[in-house]
Order: sequence, then C-alpha cells, then structure tokens
Amino acid sequence: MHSDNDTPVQTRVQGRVGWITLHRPRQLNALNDAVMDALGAALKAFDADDAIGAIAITGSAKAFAAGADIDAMADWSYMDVVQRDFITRNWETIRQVRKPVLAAVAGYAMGGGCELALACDIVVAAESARFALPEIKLAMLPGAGGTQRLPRAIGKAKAMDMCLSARMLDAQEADRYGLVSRVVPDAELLERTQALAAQIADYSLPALMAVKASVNRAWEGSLTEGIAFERQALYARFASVDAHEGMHAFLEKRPPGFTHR
Ligand code: CO8
Repeated sequence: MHSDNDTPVQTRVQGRVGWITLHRPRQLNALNDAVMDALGAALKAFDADDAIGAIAITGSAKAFAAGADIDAMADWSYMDVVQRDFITRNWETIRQVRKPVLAAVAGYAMGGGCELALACDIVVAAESARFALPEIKLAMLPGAGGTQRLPRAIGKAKAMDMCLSARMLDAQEADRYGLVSRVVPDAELLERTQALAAQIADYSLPALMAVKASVNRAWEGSLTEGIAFERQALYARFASVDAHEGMHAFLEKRPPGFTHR
C-alpha cells in the first residue's frame, strides 16, 4: 500500500497523449519538491518519447493544485530557497518542453497551481475550476511566473486585481478574461482534453513545435523580434516533407500522411 507521498505524480499514455496526474489528494496537490521533481521528470520523459505528440497535466476533481506547499515552505530561510534553487530547478523544465502541453483543470488552481496552468499551452477548465493568486494573504508573491504571465494573459487591470486582492475567478470569468482556452462540464473534462490533445498529437510534430515556439515569442518578446522569428519558422516549414505532404493532401482532397509525428 502506497501513501500519497509515494506517488505524488502518476503517468499514463492514451494513444499519442502522455498524461500526468498530480496526486497528493490530502494536501489538494500542494506543490512540494517531490511533486515538482516528479512532474519535471515526467515532462522530460514524455518530451523525449517519440510515441508522444502532446502532454496533458491534470489534478483531482477538487484541486488541480492548491499552490506551493505552505507547510514545507513556512520555515525556509532565504538561503534555503537559494540553495535548493527553488524555482529554476523545475519551473524552467516546463518552459523547455517543446511539445504542446495542455492543462485539464478542475477545482482549485491557486498560487503555484494557477501558475502551473498559466505555464501550459492550452488550459481546458471544468465548470468547477477556480483560479486565484492568493499569495498576498501570506505576505508572499506569485513567484513561479505569476506576476509575469498573468498580466500577459488577462491584462494589467485584472492581473493587479487578482494579485493584490487575492480575487478568485470562476471558470466562466477565467474564460471571459482569457486565462483559459475552453470551459467544459466537469464530467467531460478528461475526455474532452484527451480528444483535443489527440487531435493536436496527430499533426506534424515539427510543425507543432514551430508554432508553439512562435506563439511563445509573441508572448515573451517584441513584435519586431517575434515577426522575424515567425518568418524564419515559416521558411523552415518549406524544408519539411510534412508541410509539402500537408499541402498536397489538401489539393488532392485526401487526409495527410505525416512522416514526423
Ligand atoms: N500547502 C500545503 N497544504 C495545503 C495547501 C497548500 N498550498 N492548500 C491546502 N492544503 C492542505 C490544508 O492544510 C488541509 O490539510 P489538513 O487536512 O491537514 O488540515 C488540506 O490541504 C485540505 O485543505 P482545506 O481544509 O483548507 O480545504 P478547503 O476545501 O477548506 O479549502 C482551499 C481549499 C481554498 C484551496 C484552501 O486549502 C487554501 O486556501 N489553500 C491555500 C491556497 C494558497 O494560499 N495557495 C498559495 C500558496 S503560496 C504559492 O503558491 C507560492 C507560489 C510561488 C512559488 C511556487 C513554487 C512551487
């Protein structure tokens, strides 16, 4: 019999989709080092696996993740945080994954849990999903990219409101503000995310990676730099057998047979 902490992250493969399920139910999937290490390892393994075309991260029906593990952090000193390389060691892994990463969010996505969703490429939210960056209540700050990604996602006015007042958004508000990609009924969350991930995983992988890298340029940099990056990514598509196959298949009114998936 395993305790919760023996399996803080569970993985499974469905078709070409690699699923990662956060599994610390008693702590609402609070993100401690064990969870983040296991999440980082699972992401790296799926990113390197030729049989996987897209990755999906989920939690439980009650919580995607309730944030960084407050119990673990409460007595850390500044030096503890610096020495364990608190953020870089795993949150940078999420940035380095080149395949599309989907978040399937039900229940609480708070603090680091909301930041984890923000770090994913597509967020599918169940009706029950709740998003907040409540770190201010702890005299902390959303330090896993939250103060940077949230304003980019929903604009400064809404982001300041969430970060300074700890305002919690329900799924419909999060959808309206652009924090999530789609809202689905709770009972359909995994099935709908699987269908979307499987659809994406069926496309040409180098094309998916090029699109992801280009959209991230828009997210991260200037328009001029982003346009230049996008142009090179587009030109590189013409060196790809899949792009020629995709266009010819359209002209010949048949499904494409991509070589690189
Ligand atoms: N850390 C540790 N334990 C937690 C956390 C957490 N973030 N959230 C919940 N738990 C534990 C509770 O202590 C409780 O444990 P116990 O049963 O032993 O008392 C158990 O989970 C169930 O929680 P509740 O009884 O509180 O459940 P409720 O349904 O009443 O409330 C809430 C659910 C609203 C989600 C509530 O638990 C809550 O407010 N949690 C804290 C949310 C929060 O403040 N998150 C931000 C944390 S700070 C942060 O994320 C910093 C990010 C920057 C660095 C990121 C690096 C990873």
